[in-house]
Formats: sequence, structure tokens, C-alpha cells
Amino acid sequence: MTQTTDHTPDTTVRQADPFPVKGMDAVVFAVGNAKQAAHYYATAFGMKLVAYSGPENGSRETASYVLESGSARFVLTSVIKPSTDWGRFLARHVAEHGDGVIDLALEVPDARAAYAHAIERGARSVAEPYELKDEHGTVVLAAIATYGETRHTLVERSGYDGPYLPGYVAADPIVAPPARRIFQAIDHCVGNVELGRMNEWVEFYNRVMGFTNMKEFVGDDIATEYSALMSKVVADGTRKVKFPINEPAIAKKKSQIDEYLEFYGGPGVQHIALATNDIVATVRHMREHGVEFLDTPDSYYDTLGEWVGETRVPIDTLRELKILADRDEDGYLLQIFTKPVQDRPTVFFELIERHGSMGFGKGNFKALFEAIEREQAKRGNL
Ligand code: TYF
Ligand code: FE
Repeated sequence: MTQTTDHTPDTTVRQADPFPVKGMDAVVFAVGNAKQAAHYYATAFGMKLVAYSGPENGSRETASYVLESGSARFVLTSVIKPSTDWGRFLARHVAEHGDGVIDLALEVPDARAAYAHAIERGARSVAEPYELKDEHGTVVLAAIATYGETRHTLVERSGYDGPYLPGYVAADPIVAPPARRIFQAIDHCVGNVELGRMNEWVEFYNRVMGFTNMKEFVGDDIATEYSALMSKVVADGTRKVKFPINEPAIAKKKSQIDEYLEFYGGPGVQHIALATNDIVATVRHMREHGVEFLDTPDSYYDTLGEWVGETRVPIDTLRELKILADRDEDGYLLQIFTKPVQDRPTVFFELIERHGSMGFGKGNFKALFEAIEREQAKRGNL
């Protein structure tokens, strides 16, 4: 067969993405003590403090710490003395929900267009488009509401070259960062919503952001058998931004989602999955710095090799560190879950090392949910 180069233009009628996103801009946490939280993410998660805003540079109401690891960016905000609606919102948010995520901020090429599209499609406005400027350039922001009190700020950075946003100054690391960063990106951000509301929120992302459903989900079958939750995943056209949505299911035992809703005081972000290319090094670093992970019984590893096949990491190492593995038609993944990272049984983290698989660890749901239930039982919430 002869190779020809086709120079004719592609005339396929292709709908331009109505809501293009560049990726996650930041995960913003409202916390009781941002100074100490920043220390935790710097030491235990190996993140690097890059920017700060507080009384020393003109922010008298709030203190915010910006930490990065690769493309992942966390912003930790505390109120110092409430004097505006924003300060009062933060104070009440921490009082009602404990430490939690207030914003899954998305970087977009055009914040005004994204906002207009979202509002036209029925999103609730949290902030109309506005500009922030300093010597590094201009950023355009707008915000829309999602589940609970969570929002999506739409961030247009067009060439802005400051450390985060106008109002922030560059900051030096809190501790020397690890020799190699221990995670590189945000893989997905999961929301918990009330019983019966999952489909509404999936449709919200379909309609408002043009996100489409991924094939992985937890349906009735798994829910009634052992998970006590249902879950669907929406993602943007590039699959860079992935948002699973969980709701409780009626089962024999109290759902882990109900436990979250009770202690968070409503819907909110349940877990943030961090992508690593060396989960063994990541877990070792975090364990050495006191992060607690869910336990996995030895029996899981006794049969793992039979169905998961060859992985980069020997089964004995997975067993030692309690890392889970799953395989599907596209490849495999390694994953592990922390215990909740505050006293309330609410927000936790996942570490995930993907090798082809675009899934979320369906093969591990049983082992994972049993491990979560053991923790629920210890807390007296099962
Ligand atoms: O994000 C996911 O879908 C996986 C599995 O409460 C999962 O991490 C699903 C629900 C849940 C905990 C983990
Ligand atoms: Fe996950």
C-alpha cells in the first residue's frame, strides 16, 4: 500500500467545545489555621510554598498560603478577623463544615465567555466576571456555584506571570522540599451529594460545562451488594478534569456518604486524587511524615497477582505499603487512600499512578469500601 499525505482540510462538522477548560487551576481550602495546614502540606505532602497573602502585604482579613507540587496547586485560607462578607463566609464555613474545600477552580481560556455560557445554561452566579491587576499582569475571574457551598472559580490567566494572583507575594519554602516532588498533578476531585441528587449534578455538569460521562460508575448492583453508594464520573472534553459524584445508597449498613454528609453538614468535596509517577516513593514519604492510610488485609495480596498481572511494582512492595492495584482493557493503575485528614470524617486524599487505565479502581471497590467501613465502625458511625 502506498502512503499518501492528505492535504484536504478536515470538513467534518465538529462542534467547538462550548466550555473549554485548560485544567484545574487550584483546590482552595478554608481551614481553621492556614499557617499550620501549610506546614502539613509542605512536610507530609512535599508541597512547595510559592505565594502568600496576609496582613504583612495588605490583606488584613485573611491569610492564604499557596502550595504547589508539579501542576497541582492548593490554596489554604483562614480568616484572621472577619470584617466583610467574605471573612464572615469563611468563618461560618469553617464553623459549619470544619476544614474543607470551598473552590475547585478551573483555568479557562476566556473567563467571561465561560461564565456567560454557564449562566445561560442555568448555573447560579457566585461572582460576576472581574479583573485583578498588578505589575505581573491581569487575571480575569468569575465564579459559579456547584454542590453544597462549593464553587467553581473560572480563572483566565492570559500571560499573568505572578506567583498566583494579584494580591499575593512570592514566598519562600516552609521546609526544604523533597529532592523529587512526590506528586505531579490533580487527577480527579470527588463530590458527595445527598441521596437521590447524583443524577441532577451529573446533568448540571453535562448542561452547564458540556462535560461528558465516563464509562466508570458504581451502579445499583455494586451499591446494594457492598458499597452503600452510587457514583458517576463527568469529565471535560480533554479528560484532564474529572469529577466523580457520589450519593449514598440504602444498604445494610450506614453509608460512608451519609457519614460524610452528617459530619460535613451537607454536600461537599470528599476526596482529591493526586497523580504520581512513583507511588512507592510517595507513600513512603507520606508514611514517614505521619500520614495515615487505609489498611488492606493480606488476603487481598494473596490473590492479586492472579488477576492483575505484571505491574511496575512487585506485589510484595504493594503488600508492604497497602497499595491497591486494578487492571482494565486499557492498562492498570495503582492507588491508595489516606484516612480523613482532619478530625471530622470528611475530606481525604487518594494517590494514583496510572499505566494506561483511565478508570478509578473498580476492581478495588469491594476492598476499599470494606476498609472504609472498618474505619466507620471504629468511629461508631456504622
Ligand atoms: O474516585 C473514585 O471513584 C475512586 C473510588 O467514596 C471511590 O477513588 C469512590 C467512592 C468513594 C471512595 C472512593
Ligand atoms: Fe478517586
